[in-house]
Amino acid sequence: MISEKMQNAFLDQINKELYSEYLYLSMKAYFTSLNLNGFANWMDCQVKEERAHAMGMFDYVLERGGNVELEAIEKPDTKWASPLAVFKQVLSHEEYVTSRINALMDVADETKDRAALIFLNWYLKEQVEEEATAGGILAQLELIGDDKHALFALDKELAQRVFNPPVIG
Ligand code: OFO
Repeated sequence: MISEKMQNAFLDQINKELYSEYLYLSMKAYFTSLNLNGFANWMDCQVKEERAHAMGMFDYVLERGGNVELEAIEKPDTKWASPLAVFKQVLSHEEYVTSRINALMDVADETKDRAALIFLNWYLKEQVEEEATAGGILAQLELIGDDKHALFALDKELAQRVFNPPVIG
């Protein structure tokens, strides 16, 4: 049985993961409005990943005998100055999520919940990948600057991304 403290920490993070889903959905709409459909596809995959992250925790809390109560999801931004501005936000958001997963692991430590620690290892490794991917695209956008041809080339590359449902845990 999961402790109430650990359960509530997971519930808070489920809300953050659902917010991540919402934020990337809003970014997908932004890229679609610019006709950058490859970027929009990349965001669509990200949306599905975030839902999977939320559902992994949702199922885990229930499996451990906890209760899931969902809270309202914060409204995400809807406008950005440029694709570069979007990816600056993606990277800083993912860094924030990493800090949240670390905080969740602190609660698991405090409550001596070793099962939760093992479960959260997957999320921590995932964050290394999330930050590296977002940082990589951000670095490319910084190099691209105002070069529209290079931007469309990157858009074509991002159109290739395919969502593979993650196996969590
Ligand atoms: Fe983007 O990793 Fe979950 O939030």
